[in-house]
Amino acid sequence: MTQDPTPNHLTTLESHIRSEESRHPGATGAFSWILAAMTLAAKIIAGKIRRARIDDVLGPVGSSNVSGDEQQKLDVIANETLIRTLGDRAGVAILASEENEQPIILQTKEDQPYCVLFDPLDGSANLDVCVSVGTIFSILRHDSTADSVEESLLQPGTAQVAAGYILYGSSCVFVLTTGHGVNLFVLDPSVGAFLLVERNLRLPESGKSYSINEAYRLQFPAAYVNYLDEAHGQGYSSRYIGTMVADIHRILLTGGVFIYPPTKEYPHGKLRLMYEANPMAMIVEQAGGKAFAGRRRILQIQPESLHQRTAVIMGSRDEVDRVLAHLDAQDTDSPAAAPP
Ligand code: AHM
Ligand code: MG
Repeated sequence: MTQDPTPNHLTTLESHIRSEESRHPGATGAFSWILAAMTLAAKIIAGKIRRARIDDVLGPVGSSNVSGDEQQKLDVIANETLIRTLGDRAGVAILASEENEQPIILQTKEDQPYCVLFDPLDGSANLDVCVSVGTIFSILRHDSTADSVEESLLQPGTAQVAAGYILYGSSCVFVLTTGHGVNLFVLDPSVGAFLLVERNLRLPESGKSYSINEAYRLQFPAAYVNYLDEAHGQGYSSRYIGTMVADIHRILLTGGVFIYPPTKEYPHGKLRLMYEANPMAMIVEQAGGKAFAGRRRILQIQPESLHQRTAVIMGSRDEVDRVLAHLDAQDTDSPAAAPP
């Protein structure tokens, strides 16, 4: 395990990645370039969000994305920003966005080793009311031997080489894993750099708090209702922001469990496997937590399509186990009752 930095050491995300990369003799630097593009995009998007009401870019565009979600103006702006910053980086073969039906092919040569997948603005329905939103990303190795572009992207979460998110909250934080623990950076707006504030973040093993949209209770499979009844009886608290990144960031720091079960409206769950669940699951596991979809470990799901949805149970190890015990007892994932 790496030692914690002393309070006197100041390291930016870029220099942290370069020093990590210098330990790998064969590294080309491509990875550093991708993360430098992500930090640039994050700073631009953070600025746009701060000025959203002044620049009149709040509200819906009037169209839906491929998943049927209403697109906000800032969804489109954040998406374009990521495509513009990542689009000419050496080493990026393919970009795939939650907001675009088809992936964007930049290069398919063997020397372009990475694919970047992202949800440009998670929780964007919260923008109008000034509540935190985030950007989630996942980096995969490019499989130049795959039969099609989509197939080269359909890799299970265990194949991710890195994952991260940026949370645009009361401060702007960048949480990153490259498969060796989780590091937390905070944007210092006075110098325009993400500074490392916590190395090897560990998720508390338990935490009497759940994060779920309880208004859909009547649509949940019985096991989730039983879990909620148990949690009520044991004095749990409920916290639900409605932005997955923000809800999971809180759990990463203070413990608890985030749940988005199957519902009548979304029988396979609402969240997107490739853009949301996989990267967040990698981060949660790297911090010592657990991430499941029903009884399956999220990272082991073989994706069948780029925009597929999944149910999610992730967070503190003991709390996820508690939900899984109810799933085992019920032996079914089907919704408990028809919606009212
Ligand atoms: P989005 O990517 O279109 O913003 O949708 C995903 C969001 C998650 O951030 C959040 O956890 C969930 O949708 C909230 O859904 P609901 O309003 O059904 O509780
Ligand atoms: Mg999202």
